[in-house]
Amino acid sequence: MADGRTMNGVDRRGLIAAMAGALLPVSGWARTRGGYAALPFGNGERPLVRYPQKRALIGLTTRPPQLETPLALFDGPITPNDAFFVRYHLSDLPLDIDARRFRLALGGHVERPLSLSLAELKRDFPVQEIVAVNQCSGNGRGFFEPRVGGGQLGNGAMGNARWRGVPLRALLDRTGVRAGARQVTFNGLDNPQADGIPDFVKALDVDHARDGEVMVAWAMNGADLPFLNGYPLRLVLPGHYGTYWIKHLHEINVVDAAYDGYWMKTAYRIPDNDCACVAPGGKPDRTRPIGRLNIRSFLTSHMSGAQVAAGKLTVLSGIAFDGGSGIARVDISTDGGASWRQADLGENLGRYSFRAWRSAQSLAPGRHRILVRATGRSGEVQPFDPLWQPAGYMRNVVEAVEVVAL
Ligand SMILES: Nc1nc2c(c(=O)[nH]1)N[C@H]1C(S)=C(S)[C@@H](COP(=O)(O)O)O[C@H]1N2
Ligand SMILES: [Mo]
Repeated sequence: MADGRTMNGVDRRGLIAAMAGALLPVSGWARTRGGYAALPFGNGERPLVRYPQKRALIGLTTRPPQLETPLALFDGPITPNDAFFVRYHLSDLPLDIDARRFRLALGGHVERPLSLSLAELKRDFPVQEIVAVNQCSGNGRGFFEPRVGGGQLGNGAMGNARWRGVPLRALLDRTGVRAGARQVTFNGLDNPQADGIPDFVKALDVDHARDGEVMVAWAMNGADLPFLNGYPLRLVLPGHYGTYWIKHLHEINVVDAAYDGYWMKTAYRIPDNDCACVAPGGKPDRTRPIGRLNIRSFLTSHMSGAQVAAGKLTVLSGIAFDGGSGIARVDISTDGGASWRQADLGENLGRYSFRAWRSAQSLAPGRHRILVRATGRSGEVQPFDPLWQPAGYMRNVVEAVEVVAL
């Protein structure tokens, strides 16, 4: 908006203040959620902070803004927009987007370059909806042992939403991809805050970009995208790590060579082997760009240290997801893995979605080490030994939560 007051209902001044670090740690909210004003993680405690359009979330960095969702908020399969995590690499955010003037450009190795307004995008193409998990590659990095560099994330850099938009394939068909095209690149309106930091541009192979599932989305859970989740448009890649889900998307470029920008060639790469791992502390010989999500599950109803009533039914619940085969089963152990019971699965919102699970169990007095393990329709299961790699991506070990029954 030219007057700068609001875009998509966001308080722009509040956003500028938040960007400058004028964040008030929040305490009132925490009391209603089990009394943690700051959340313990592998690497210490972190404050709860408030940003425009967001409830109190776990603050990781201010410039660029990075927020994690407290695990207790994953109490159903859909993550509310105001609870959805935030990750940026660049600090110069587009704080003055005018929805009426905004254009999405498609060009490069194409027959007919396009420049689309938001209204045209919403009106002139087929619309589709997919429920899909957006998870940061480094979700859980703070738990890597030995430690690795990078943001020491807990497990809250993930979320699941119903995305509404246009299949990228429809846009590419309209612009006409020319013979010899290899990749498609995506750029958002955010910029590096200093020289030497490369712009955040990602690329997909043409076949992937045209798979009919990758989409340019403008809505999330029935509302415009929150500013911090990419208003007015973002790329959505069901089953793939968040790094490709470009926010504030405004440029799509078809190229006839493999794109070799920093964020493809150097960053967001994993060991080029079946486990995407190396021996702890080691270095991979060869790497490839990160791709699909591996399978994960979480207990979200209870945090470590929680007390439950002994001898009565305790409802354990949480979520599970994989890279798109869909969750086949979730198994729960309340005795550190000695015995297992299959959990009940909640509604199926599609194979890219979180699948809620629950298991009502009576716990004997004493300490209980609760483990959750998901199996995908593909047969993929979570490992008991954590995989390790130098960038700290793709954690998916069976997680443990200790509760006490009294
Ligand atoms: N424009 C832009 N898009 C971006 C990024 C970014 O830094 N800039 N980060 C990516 C990464 S690494 C992740 S994990 C997701 C996070 O999405 P969210 O902030 O909506 O949760 O956004 C992706 N899209
Ligand atoms: Mo990420």
